[in-house]
Amino acid sequence: MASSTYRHRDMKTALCVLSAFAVLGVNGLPDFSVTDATISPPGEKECSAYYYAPVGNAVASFPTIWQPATIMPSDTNAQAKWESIKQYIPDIAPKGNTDGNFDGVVYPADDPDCWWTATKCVTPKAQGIPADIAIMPEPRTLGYGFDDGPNCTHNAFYDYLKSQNQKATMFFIGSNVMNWPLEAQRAITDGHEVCVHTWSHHYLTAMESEDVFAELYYTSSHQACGWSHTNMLQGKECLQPLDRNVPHLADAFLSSNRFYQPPFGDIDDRVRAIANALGLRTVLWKYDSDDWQVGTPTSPTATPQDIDANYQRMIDDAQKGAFDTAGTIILAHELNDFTMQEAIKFYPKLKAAFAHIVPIAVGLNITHPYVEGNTTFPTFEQYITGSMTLSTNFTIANNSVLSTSSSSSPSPTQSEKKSGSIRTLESSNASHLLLALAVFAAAAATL
Ligand SMILES: *[C@@H]1O[C@H](CO)[C@@H](O)[C@H](O)[C@H]1NC(C)=O
Ligand SMILES: *[C@@H]1O[C@H](CO)[C@@H](O)[C@H](O)[C@H]1NC(C)=O
Ligand SMILES: *[C@@H]1O[C@H](CO)[C@@H](O)[C@H](O)[C@H]1NC(C)=O
Ligand SMILES: *[C@@H]1O[C@H](CO)[C@@H](O)[C@H](O)[C@H]1NC(C)=O
Ligand SMILES: *[C@@H]1O[C@H](CO)[C@@H](O)[C@H](O)[C@H]1NC(C)=O
Ligand SMILES: CC(=O)N[C@H]1CO[C@H](CO)[C@@H](O)[C@@H]1O
Repeated sequence: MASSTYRHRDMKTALCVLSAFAVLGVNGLPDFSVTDATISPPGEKECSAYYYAPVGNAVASFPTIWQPATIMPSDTNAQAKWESIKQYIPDIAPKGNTDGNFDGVVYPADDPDCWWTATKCVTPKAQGIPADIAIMPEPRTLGYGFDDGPNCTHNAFYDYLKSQNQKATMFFIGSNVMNWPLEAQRAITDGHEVCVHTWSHHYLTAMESEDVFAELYYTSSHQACGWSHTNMLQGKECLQPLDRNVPHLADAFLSSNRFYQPPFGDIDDRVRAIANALGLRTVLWKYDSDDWQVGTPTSPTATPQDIDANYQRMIDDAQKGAFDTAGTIILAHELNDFTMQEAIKFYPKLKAAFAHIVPIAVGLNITHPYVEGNTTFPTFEQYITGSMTLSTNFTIANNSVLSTSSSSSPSPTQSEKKSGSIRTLESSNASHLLLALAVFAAAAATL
């Protein structure tokens, strides 16, 4: 077998800077209430850390934020789950290190592992794993995805999406959700699709299989508790990781409606098999805005004009008919104000260039995007004709039922209803205080 030394040429280091905020309490110290989550326009106060009991109470059951995850020693559910699936994971060795240094990795030219980082392979070679999703099957359709949230300054961006009545797919990092749970809730309340972007945002192919499992498992179980569904909204502690009860690789996946996106696109068939066993399907992209590069130490020469050109390249291709038979997926980020402003700036041009801009689940006619709960999405047809509302019913702490709706056709009444729901949730706990979690800011290059 021919071998070549594979060097990762486009290395991006996920540099995580710890900025531990002081832990302050009730008496005379800064008192940021959970209503901070709705402050708009963006500003420093939006990013003041707060304490939210459902997350604060559960923090000990989850891995340390921004550190590569491992199965918690006391977590017998996770251990049992891992024991039940590990026999299905292909015997492929880890590659490089978790910061994406693949120096010295010798990888055969025929790409036996379908390693996307090396070859952009999206069709697994191992048996029983579905192909990655990297396009939208519907013509002239754009799958609209944002990685790395929730970001504390996202309100202006989310307000913009709301004003355009546009839903997107948000691939959230578990560590960010721990820090910004109410911002994560806003994505759900606004009717966006929330998917998994791992716990700590490291290179998955470098990890031991058990740790890849943990990166996905704790993010998914966190999702069950906090992002999509009832527990956090009910103020329940989320101590029980989700038991997805998936006995076999073979049936795990094909019926699953859940997606994850691997940081840096770094997957091979070993990572895919682990995700598959957890009911998660891989989403990649065809067009990379590379918007994250601006202002990062790892790509000091990237300018805003470069990012404009990346967006424009996809728009030009659309205008030339490149998506007339099948649509595409863009990768952009909810990483910082620049990436979000760039998304806002290009939205009208994307609207003009594509017939439809949709969340990934909608583009695939997946109407129940989460494993549990009552969230219902429209089919593609329903979404584009505005004939069905997204709806989810959840019960808040005082047992009243809060119903949020977001129509796919513009309706001021419904937007009011949505923001009303957020206020209700907050005011039910406005006295609630701050800051227990040390807050880490993910500072650099991220994809
Ligand atoms: C969120 O965005 C702000 C503004 O651009 C940025 O300073 C901050 O680092 C981001 N937070 C995270 C966790 O990436
Ligand atoms: C979505 O469902 C419609 C029928 O409701 C069908 O015509 C279309 O091909 C489906 N698209 C995808 C991508 O499954
Ligand atoms: C779904 O909604 C029904 C009522 O509409 C409620 O009884 C049920 O508890 C909800 N389930 C979840 C998981 O929220
Ligand atoms: C949500 O609740 C409303 C009534 O409160 C009901 O009409 C609707 O069908 C429910 N939606 C779901 C998805 O359960
Ligand atoms: C319960 O929450 C609802 C909003 O969902 C609010 O209107 C109502 O006043 C609350 N009831 C109590 C007793 O707090
Ligand atoms: C949902 C939620 O966070 N509920 C909390 C509201 O505040 C009271 C008092 O601080 C807590 O006891 C609840 O757990």
